[in-house]
Amino acid sequence: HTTIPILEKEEARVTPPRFYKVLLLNDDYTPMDFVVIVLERFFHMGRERATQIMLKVHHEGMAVCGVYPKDIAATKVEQVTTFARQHGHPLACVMEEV
Ligand code: NFA
Repeated sequence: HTTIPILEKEEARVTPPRFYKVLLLNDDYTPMDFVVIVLERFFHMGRERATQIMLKVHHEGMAVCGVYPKDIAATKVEQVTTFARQHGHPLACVMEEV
């Protein structure tokens, strides 16, 4: 039989995928229950894990919620920020390259 050669674009072969941590930052105003809901809804955590991460943010100032390819991370940041503002909370969500 015949083998068909497949030539990838140079960019696809040599550009490493970029991954980003998505972090939540503490503040003095966002209710704890709201942060738990955010972690359940946008980061697919159960109540127990979500509560652990919320408390880590509360006590340590920030925590990693997940690590994702760049476009997925950017979407998480946008969705969480929009959701928090819609509910009148200052909750900050940022991304940082791993
Ligand atoms: N520090 C907030 C409070 O005491 C709770 C909080 C946790 C806010 C995690 C933001 C992130 N209500």
